[in-house]
Amino acid sequence: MDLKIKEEARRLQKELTFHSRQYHVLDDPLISDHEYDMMLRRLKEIETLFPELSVEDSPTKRIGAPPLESFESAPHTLPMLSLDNAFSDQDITDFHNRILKNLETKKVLYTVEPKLDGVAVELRYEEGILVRATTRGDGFRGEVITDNVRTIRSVPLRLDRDKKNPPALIEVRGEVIIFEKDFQALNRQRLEKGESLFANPRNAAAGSLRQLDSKITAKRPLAMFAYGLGQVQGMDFNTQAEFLETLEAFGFRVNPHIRKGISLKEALVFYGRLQEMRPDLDYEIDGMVIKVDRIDMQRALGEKIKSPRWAIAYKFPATQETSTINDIRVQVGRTGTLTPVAELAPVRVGGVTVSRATLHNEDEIIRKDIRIGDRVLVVRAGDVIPKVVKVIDSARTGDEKEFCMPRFCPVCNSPVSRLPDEAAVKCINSGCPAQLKERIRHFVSKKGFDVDGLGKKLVELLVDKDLVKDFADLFSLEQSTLAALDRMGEKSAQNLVNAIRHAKRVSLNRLLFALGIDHTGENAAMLLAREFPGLPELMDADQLRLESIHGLGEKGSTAITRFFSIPENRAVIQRLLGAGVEIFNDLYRLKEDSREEQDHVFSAKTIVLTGTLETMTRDEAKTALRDLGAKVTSTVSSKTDFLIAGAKAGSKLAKAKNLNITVLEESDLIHMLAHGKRD
Ligand code: JCF
Repeated sequence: MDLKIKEEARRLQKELTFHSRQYHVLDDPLISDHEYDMMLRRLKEIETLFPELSVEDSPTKRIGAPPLESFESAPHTLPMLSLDNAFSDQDITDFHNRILKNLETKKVLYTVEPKLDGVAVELRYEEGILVRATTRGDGFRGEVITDNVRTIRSVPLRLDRDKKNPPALIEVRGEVIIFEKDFQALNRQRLEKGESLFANPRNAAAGSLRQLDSKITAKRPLAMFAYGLGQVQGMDFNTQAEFLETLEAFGFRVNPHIRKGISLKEALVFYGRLQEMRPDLDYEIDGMVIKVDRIDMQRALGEKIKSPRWAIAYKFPATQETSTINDIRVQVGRTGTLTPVAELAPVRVGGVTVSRATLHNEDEIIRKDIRIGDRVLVVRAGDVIPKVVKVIDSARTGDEKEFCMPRFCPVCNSPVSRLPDEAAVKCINSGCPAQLKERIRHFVSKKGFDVDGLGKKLVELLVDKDLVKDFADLFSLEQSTLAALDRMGEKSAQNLVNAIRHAKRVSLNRLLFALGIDHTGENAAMLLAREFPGLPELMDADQLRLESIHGLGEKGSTAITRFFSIPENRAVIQRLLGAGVEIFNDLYRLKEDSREEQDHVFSAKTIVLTGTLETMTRDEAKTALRDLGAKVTSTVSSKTDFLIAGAKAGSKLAKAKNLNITVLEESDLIHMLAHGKRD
């Protein structure tokens, strides 16, 4: 091949990358769209003629790749956490005080940013090259969407090395969004083509990222702001601010409204500023993220199961609107609870059209004196179900009608019952089709088996036609049966069969969530999966063992033992396994791995705690030590490696000194928990 051609290709790749970044990252185009297109066309020609010049990170690679059959899933090397929410200055002050206490310091600075309402993703760069992109998923595993993410113009395919050398490995997290103006244009286009409209930019972004055909994604106006760090090797940061500056140097788009290294007071002032700016921003935000700026402090604070202790989201107040209650309907939930739901005259609240709102239960309706025909105040906070806050009394005409809870299930007509000290009215017929439908919907929902394309209507149809009588029936549905259903084509039937087959491999925590055990939501399911290697061990665990799990609570442990003591429930599980459901548990392994790999002074050590700790409870200290692979025991012996002595330590301290065992004070403990790597 002509050396000149090779040089030309290299030059075009470099220039196009540069100009694409000027346009999509820096919002500062230096050449016209036409000039850009001409260069891109020339590069495509060359790469078609000489495919060996078509490198992985060539700008031509942003047009999409051949379609996939389905997305693969992959574990996150470090869990992708979400954020706790704060709703008031007081919540933020409490957060701040917890941090000061935890770190035993008087001063902490923060870096704050607008909280983007998009789709979180993680990008993995090895030697500076984008090798994998994943969705957040459940925080522990996500779907691999590399081809789709490569089409996003503000995502660098290769980290820019002009200002800084990329590390051997870095995982960058951020939010994929669609700008308001692009969203409007996209929907206009869809309207013209007679396609369904997206409800909001976030749905459009999520839908675009979930395309199996990345050529479709390539046509969607996606953008990404980078803000977070996953795993990194060969690079270190002192502060969040420094990390964000590095991201900019690497060519990422970083939000321009970030404030770095400010005090709590300044952060609270900025929250007000952001609220004022919100209507003028070209993208949707729903609050402000506050992060401890110093990375060593972040590490010392650590994380809880689903969120870090060093960051919090200060949400904007819920938006309110008024509407009219046209009717009150009663829904029957998964556990048989009858929930009254207000049918509202459609109204836009915080960018979303709301036409129903939950009224919770009978007592709530009486307390708020809600009647059919009332003019009411409706709120919607983020992704929570809209609520009726209160009746606008001055709008009463006298024609409003009182509502009465039915005494028979609106679906199966069995009598309902209300337990003495509960607010819920329940249909007690466990065979009620409404309950079965809701149980199935819960089973296949995003946090459960996550079966794509099995929506509400279809579940109803499957139950009504007796095709699905329990969870296991889902796995024996055949393409021909599905294709014969109303509004189901051959193709969508096949897609559904594929999606169900794909869902058969499931993590223990998702399975536990899917079963719909009382008091066992996502969080409890994760706690259980961290404790038990597999389902058999959990099924045979006794009440005491369950109660000892930190964070599970008594209600949770009781519900779980009760659930597994019922023969029908055990039978359902047998049928699921018989249908080919395969359970894995990477949470348990995750914990085991971290035990083995830890190179911490406390790993594999035997430790005794004594006396009173001031900055944490004994349980918290135990958990922290066990997470590092330590064995925490109660008696001091020659096998004890460390004694941690809090205030008023007594005989154990004396014994430890006698045996020449290393004694640590609480401040040593905190320091070593945070920094205790053996270097
Ligand atoms: O903008 C966001 N939606 C956002 C989410 C920004 C952040 O800095 C985040 C986040 C979720 C978790 N940081 C964490 C740790």
